[in-house]
Amino acid sequence: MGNQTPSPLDDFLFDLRGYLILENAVDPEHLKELNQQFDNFPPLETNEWWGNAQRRDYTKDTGFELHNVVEIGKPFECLIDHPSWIEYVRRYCGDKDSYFEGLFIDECIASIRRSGGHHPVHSGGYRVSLRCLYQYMHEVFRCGQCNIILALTDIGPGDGPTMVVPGSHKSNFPHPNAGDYDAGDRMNTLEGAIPVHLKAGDALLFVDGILHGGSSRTNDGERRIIIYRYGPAYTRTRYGFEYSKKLLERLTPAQRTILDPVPAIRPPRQG
Ligand SMILES: O=C(O)CCC(=O)C(=O)O
Repeated sequence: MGNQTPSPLDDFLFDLRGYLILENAVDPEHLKELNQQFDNFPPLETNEWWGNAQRRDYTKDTGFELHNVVEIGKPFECLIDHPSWIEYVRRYCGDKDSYFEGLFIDECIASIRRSGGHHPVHSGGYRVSLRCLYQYMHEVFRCGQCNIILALTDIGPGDGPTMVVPGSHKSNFPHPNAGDYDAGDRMNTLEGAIPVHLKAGDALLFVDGILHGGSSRTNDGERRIIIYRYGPAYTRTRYGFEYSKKLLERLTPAQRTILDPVPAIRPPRQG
């Protein structure tokens, strides 16, 4: 399959709302492999390492979150430059038509949410950091970070869908009822927020500067998603994770360029 490219309608809707839904982004075979990987995750404690991946839940309510998941195996490596979205993120946050085009993945996470779990509301255009900024200027997109949330299970009512406030990536005002992330305020009833229902295999692409979060899961079972966060090539990982030499060596050149866009240079060894 060739790379999918954003259409004029995609650009219009992404600019207007701050997000897009990419249906059937991942094929059923790949989906099955990813779910098998989830089935085989060990029962890690918070902060426990598994190779070069680490369980590091965002909050006490978000549930199991395995960071640096690209280290775990091939099905995750294929997501780095996946044909369903790579041209989208290149266009929206890859510094296109600048002296320094390129991408970097600064976080990649496997997330399992169970009943009661949620991710508090956060972000939004008001006083946004450069990292999360939405920007379009001089006929190019200049977003600081675009996220792919890939659904591995169907996510409908009660499953804890991600919620977004369409258009809030351009907000000049704080949402008066957004509450406090650290206090774990829920976004279920936030005015203007809508749930994004996905089928397994669909992906939600959004600029991180949109107000968003994960609504409370009330159903039994698991919501499984993978989050890859893309940004310009000169950024670095959020928490200081480094991609292992082993991983970088086994990637394709195109994938390696995304995880290690500016390989370190050092003076020649002395002696
Ligand atoms: O878990 C979710 O649905 C939302 C995740 C989220 O808020 C984020 O990735 O920033």
